[in-house]
Amino acid sequence: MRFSPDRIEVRLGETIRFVHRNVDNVLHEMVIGTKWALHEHAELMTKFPGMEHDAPWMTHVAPGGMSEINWTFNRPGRFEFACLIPGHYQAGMIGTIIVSQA
Ligand SMILES: [Cu+2]
Repeated sequence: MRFSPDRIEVRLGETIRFVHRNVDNVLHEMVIGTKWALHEHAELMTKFPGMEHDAPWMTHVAPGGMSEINWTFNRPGRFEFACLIPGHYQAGMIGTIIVSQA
């Protein structure tokens, strides 16, 4: 239940290609957002475990599989990425993204 790395620093305007490799035997996901938005969404997923979600700022990674997100950081500040599958977020499957001014 860990991201590696779990802290990423980027510059404003940079586009990052996140390539994920899931070396675990359960499904994981990576969702990029503000701390608040991720927290809210994690609560929602705990209430509705069967809910499916998909958006450009998230990707699912099958057990033993790979996946990727391309994301352009157009706001400076501190953001997070997390796996919002019930139990995973709560177990600390969270990372930090620092977007600094170019
Ligand atoms: Cu997970």
